[in-house]
Amino acid sequence: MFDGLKDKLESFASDVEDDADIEAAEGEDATEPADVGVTAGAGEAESVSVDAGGDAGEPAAGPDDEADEGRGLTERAKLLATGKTVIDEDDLAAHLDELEFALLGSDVELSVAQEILEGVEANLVGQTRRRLSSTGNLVRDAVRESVYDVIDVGQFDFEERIAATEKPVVIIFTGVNGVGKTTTIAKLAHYLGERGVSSVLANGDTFRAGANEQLEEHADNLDKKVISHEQGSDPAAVIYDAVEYAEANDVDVVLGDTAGRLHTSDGLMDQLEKIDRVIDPDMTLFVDEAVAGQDAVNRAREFDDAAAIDGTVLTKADADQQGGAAISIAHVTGKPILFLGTGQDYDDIEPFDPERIVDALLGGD
Ligand SMILES: Nc1nc2c(ncn2[C@@H]2O[C@H](COP(=O)(O)OP(=O)(O)OP(=O)(O)O)[C@@H](O)[C@H]2O)c(=O)[nH]1
Ligand SMILES: [Mg+2]
Repeated sequence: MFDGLKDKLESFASDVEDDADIEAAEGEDATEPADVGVTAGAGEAESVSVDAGGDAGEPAAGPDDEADEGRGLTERAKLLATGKTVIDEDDLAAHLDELEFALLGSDVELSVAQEILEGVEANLVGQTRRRLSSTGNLVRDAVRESVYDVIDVGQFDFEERIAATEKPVVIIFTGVNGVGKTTTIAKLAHYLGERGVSSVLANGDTFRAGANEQLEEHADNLDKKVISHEQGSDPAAVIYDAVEYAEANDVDVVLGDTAGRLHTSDGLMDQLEKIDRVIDPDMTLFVDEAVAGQDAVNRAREFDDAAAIDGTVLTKADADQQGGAAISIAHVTGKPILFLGTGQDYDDIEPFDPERIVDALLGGD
């Protein structure tokens, strides 16, 4: 999961670290140690000095060294992170450019990539409010904190929210065709059941032939009740029936499926608005594929406009190298990612945990 992005973030951190080693060695000969500037709050005075002099595309030899010598201490020490750490502003800028390029190449939304870069820079300058355990490495920690900031948006505890909401809790799933809405509903019915929360499935996909049979098959496998009407009928009426069923039978949660629709299809988006208006669900979850990258981010906006979303489920994370949607979608929509779909089995769903994601991307120990 997200291996491509992980590699890029790792190589940013280690490129900067590698250069830091060179600079640290050079620094030993220097008459004046770089000992002024902003101190980091964490108190881990790791002696890392950062300089990007050896980067591809730039001449690595003589002229650079001369430039370094000519550079005033104040300039070199502008981005000072610990008492012993100098980060050359120009060199950092070059690395940040590379990082931006790498993030965009991983399909991270432009505004989110920029936010991450600003965060990395600010974290390196110092005085960061740390919420994550340290990896013992300044650069890596700066990236981790910054990525954490953009993905930790509006997180809430799904189970607590359900427990605190008047029953039955009605959850509607929206999204384009084939992204995994129906599979996610089946997975969540299973997930909730394992936690002692009962559910009924409502097939609001009255559009696609075979949709009833598909949901019924899942319901059979999971021993759940499914409410459906014939193809072509009003999806809001199906979900309404399921709510009545849940009320009459003390069922905790109604999981309402909807037909896949293109966000560009006005008629079907209007229908979604109607479901939202008539049913007034407790939660609307937007479902999309992690592999869809920026497309998923754009679609999230459109679906949010039609029927305000409370969160996102990103499916097929198991097949996603890029991680762009996972990094961007919460920041762009202002609503959290609640679950990741990680395969085709009923167990293949996991709550989205921002801290675990940054640890997976940039080593947590
Ligand atoms: N690898 C992987 N496949 C998934 C995941 N979630 C769903 N799928 C697969 O994606 C395909 C489509 O899933 P559906 O649940 O039918 O998608 P849908 O959004 O309901 O599709 P429509 O109702 O046609 O709009 C199926 O083959 C699922 O097994 C996931 O997390 N990982
Ligand atoms: Mg479906």
